[in-house]
Amino acid sequence: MRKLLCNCSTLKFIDRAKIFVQSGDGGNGCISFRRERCVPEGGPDGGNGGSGGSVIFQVDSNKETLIDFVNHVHFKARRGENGSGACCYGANSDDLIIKIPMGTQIWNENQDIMFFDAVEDGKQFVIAKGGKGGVGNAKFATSTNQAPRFAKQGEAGESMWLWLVLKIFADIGYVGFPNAGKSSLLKVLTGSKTKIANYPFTTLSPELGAMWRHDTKLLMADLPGIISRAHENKGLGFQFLGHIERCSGILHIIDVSNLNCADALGAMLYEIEKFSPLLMEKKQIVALNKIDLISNEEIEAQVKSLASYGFEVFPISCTQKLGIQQLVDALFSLKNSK
Ligand SMILES: Nc1nc2c(ncn2[C@@H]2O[C@H](COP(=O)(O)OP(=O)(O)OP(=O)(O)O)[C@@H](O)[C@H]2O)c(=O)[nH]1
Ligand SMILES: [Mg+2]
Repeated sequence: MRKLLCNCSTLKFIDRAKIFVQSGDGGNGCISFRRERCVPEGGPDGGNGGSGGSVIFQVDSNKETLIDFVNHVHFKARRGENGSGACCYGANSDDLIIKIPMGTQIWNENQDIMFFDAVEDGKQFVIAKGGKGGVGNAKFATSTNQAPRFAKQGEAGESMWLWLVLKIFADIGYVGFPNAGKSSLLKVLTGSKTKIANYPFTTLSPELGAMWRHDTKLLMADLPGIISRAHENKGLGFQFLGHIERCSGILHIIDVSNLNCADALGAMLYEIEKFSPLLMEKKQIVALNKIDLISNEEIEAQVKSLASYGFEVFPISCTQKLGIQQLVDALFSLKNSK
């Protein structure tokens, strides 16, 4: 086989994480009086406290999963510094920026309010605002109270538990019945170490893999197999179907050796449409896998049987690495045809 014109990488896909965020308290205002021998009547000189750091989410299209949040759960911005004498203001604390992948939704702990949906690269969202700094006694001096003996405390920061839920933003989502060879294809294309086995539902959560051709990156998601009535939450149901919502294109993978491909494709499209008719508007192509197990005549007949669907069809074999280059070309053109 011709060497694929691309580089590849894969990543363990984590699509949910629960984290705790806390913004910094504001620094306290200071109570202080100028005490110098040369200024016996020195007035109040307590400075203001600095603001606490806010916690801010920032969308980063270079991130692909929520794996960063598996071991790192608590995110706390620092408090502002207290004010001090001689009208010294406390320093403001830096904001804490948390980078999240495109497609991440941020929900409250009960998962009934969505605060933010990360659909625009680079966009920031302040989830917990840092407390304002307190006011020092110097600011409270008036003509009637020239020596105020009070200052304002800094405001408290905010804290909360959040759910991050990632709906992947892959270029291509693999859709197929269990055992069709979806993970085998991801392995061939990206060197993924995903589990491959001859029984259904080997893949239980999405796996991501990326290929590069020159400067173009193609991100692919191997999704758990669907079964009939997936839209009614049978099998891995919604969990998986929700993930193709945000893929730009769909690659249907069908085991050509033991299925009538037209029936199989029809059944998959039925499930997808039942889940959401909008998904049918995505660009779709078909890979007929395991052609090493059948004759050329049978392959031709199966390809012909799919003509009425109007999708491009690619006969391939993951184990024998047949037809892979043509499929890769088609996947890149599908991405470029956006
Ligand atoms: N003969 C042949 N076998 C293949 C080919 N591609 C995959 N297989 C075999 O088919 C079986 C299933 O492959 P997987 O890649 O695990 O299939 P899958 O679609 O990811 O399955 P699930 O994760 O269970 O949905 C494995 O035993 C593979 O070795 C192929 O091109 N030819
Ligand atoms: Mg699999």
